[in-house]
Amino acid sequence: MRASLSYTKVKMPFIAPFTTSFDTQTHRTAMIFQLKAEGVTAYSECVTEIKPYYSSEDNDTSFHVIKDLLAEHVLALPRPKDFMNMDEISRIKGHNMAKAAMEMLLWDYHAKVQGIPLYKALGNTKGFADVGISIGMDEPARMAEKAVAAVTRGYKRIKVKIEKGKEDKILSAVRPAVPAFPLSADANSDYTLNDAPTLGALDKFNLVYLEQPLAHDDIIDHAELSKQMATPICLDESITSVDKARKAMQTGAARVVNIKPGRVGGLTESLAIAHLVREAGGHVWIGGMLETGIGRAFNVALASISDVDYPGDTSPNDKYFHHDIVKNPFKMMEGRIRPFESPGIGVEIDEQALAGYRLLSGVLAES
Ligand code: OSB
Ligand code: MG
Repeated sequence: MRASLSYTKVKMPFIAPFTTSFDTQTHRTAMIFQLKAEGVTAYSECVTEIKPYYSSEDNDTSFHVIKDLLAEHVLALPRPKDFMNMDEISRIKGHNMAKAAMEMLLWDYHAKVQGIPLYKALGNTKGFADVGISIGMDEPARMAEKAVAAVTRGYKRIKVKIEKGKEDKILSAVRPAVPAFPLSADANSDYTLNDAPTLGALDKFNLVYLEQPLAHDDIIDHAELSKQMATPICLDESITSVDKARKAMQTGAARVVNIKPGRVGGLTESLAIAHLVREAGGHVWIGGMLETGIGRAFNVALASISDVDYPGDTSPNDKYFHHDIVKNPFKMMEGRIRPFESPGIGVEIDEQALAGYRLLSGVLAES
């Protein structure tokens, strides 16, 4: 046997529930992938969740695509870019999170074969990631307390989740608690263009940007909204490829892009989007999907590339989990996190923790 691809599905309780406009999540139910070949063991995490509320993918759709369509091609150990360009892969429409889980597994694999850390394999690097925090919805006064605590801890940007009807109460509580500090709001597509007056009224809170106010797949209405308000628009859900990023920049739909490698189909596409947005005069930061220490390590490596100029959502592991599945959680110092120096993503798996959280596991392909 030369190569094997296996998975472990885990269910991990969050330290605190996380509420967005689309759901309250109390656990991370994640699929972790392991590729073993040539004496190297690589890992990745699929960022899908149980329900398709953030985007159209979920754990079952991504598992189907990985098991039935992608797994056998991963065993050939192609370079990540070559993998995505394979005819059998590129003809699959959508399913970016499933593709990204395999593409990123191959990034970790090839970096480990070369003996270099992932963040160096990605190209020009700052050597660190600037870190912001994403604060879920709660009582507005509690959100304000959390914002103050985050500033004290050294975070460089505060983002608060909002939803239709709660935006003014939340920001009226949080903004005075952190005056003049970089603050943003994320609506996770809860509004329509009919709400332009409500959204325009948010200009008074002096946000660094408003994240994804309109539909998850929209560009055009965001371009119209951008004309009607002073606050810059940041797109998250809508940017699923470098082509969507180009359209967003061309139409003026966004001045800022939140890149999540899972959402765009991997790290190769993430690098291309970061470059395009900066060339077009926009700003880039790296988001998160409440990942375990494995997915988080990819995000931190990506957030350290030179094209990323805004603080992202890559909090240290202890914001999410009392006990993560890695033995080396990230530490934040003065609002910065450094990617690991050991080969690939550089995390050491806590096998006991992984087994403790395990729901299912199995082999997907072997040669
Ligand atoms: O929209 O950025 C988002 C979490 C789950 C799904 C979508 C989003 C988020 C977050 C938290 O904002 C980011 C994180 O801390 O990982
Ligand atoms: Mg978002």
